[in-house]
Amino acid sequence: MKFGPIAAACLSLALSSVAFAQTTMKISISTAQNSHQGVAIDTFAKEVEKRTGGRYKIQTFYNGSLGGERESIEAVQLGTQELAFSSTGPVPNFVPETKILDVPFLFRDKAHARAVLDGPIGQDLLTKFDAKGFKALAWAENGFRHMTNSKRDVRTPEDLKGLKMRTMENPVHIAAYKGFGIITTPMAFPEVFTALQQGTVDGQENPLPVIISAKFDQVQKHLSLTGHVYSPCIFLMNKASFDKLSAADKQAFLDAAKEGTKANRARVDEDDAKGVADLRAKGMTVIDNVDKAKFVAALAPVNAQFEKEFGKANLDKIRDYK
Ligand code: EAX
Repeated sequence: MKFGPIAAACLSLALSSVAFAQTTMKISISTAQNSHQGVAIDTFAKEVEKRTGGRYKIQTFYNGSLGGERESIEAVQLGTQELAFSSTGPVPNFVPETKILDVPFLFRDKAHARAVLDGPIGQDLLTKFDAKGFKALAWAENGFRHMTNSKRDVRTPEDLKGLKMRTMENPVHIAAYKGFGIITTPMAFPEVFTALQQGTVDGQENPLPVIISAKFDQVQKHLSLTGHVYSPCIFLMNKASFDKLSAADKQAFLDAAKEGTKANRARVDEDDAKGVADLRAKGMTVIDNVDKAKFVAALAPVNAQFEKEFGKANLDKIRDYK
């Protein structure tokens, strides 16, 4: 029997689509592509493709185009979206064990935070996602958060009293910022620029890489380098999608996330190094000598509450981690 040209074309198409069967998955972030988070997911996507011989293609979505962080985590949990890269902002609402990482003044510096996340404490926390329908592939980074506002220079917690500030939808942050005297307004990230622009809130707090990539300098005059809390990020995958992968592909996804984290942290370092000069050049007033001791002291009552909730021994284990 002889195949006609159309049948032959169909056959070869069928064969080639078997040989190159490609599964497409989605990953999203709430910041711009040109950011430490964009670098994270772009690197992840490239590495997954490379490490699976192109059998998996990762489609990347930026600027909250698939929704804010809480919505994208919900979508990953449901499986309508395979992957998301998020700050820990809304994460405690899904996996309460991660709350401890959002405690203010817990980490000395980025090296300390990275060591904890990459060490047994952080790796154990990643396993807590399994029971909630996620595979947590790796910790990554948003950076140390600093405060901006449109009203005044902030040097001490007294300067914060009565300022209306957008916070993440994170119970630990909200409790702590109330302790600073801030009027807290939880809001998803994609709404923040407009809220600042329209004066719905006076300020917000985020790491330099977020402030720069979101162009908050266009709507905020005052930046204070409070570094009041470390903000982790995380690569999350739908658990069932991960479980379906072969052992080798699982490893490929895990390794790709590690590469994403490496690129992400390098970009945070870069943005931290040049961020203040950049933002000053764009017209922001930057207070780089805030009275840190007063900020720490203002949180003493809230900290007592955190020690009760999380256990002083658990907090000390993180604080003293070398
Ligand atoms: O993940 O919501 C926030 O302020 C986050 O830091 C931001 O979306 C980057």
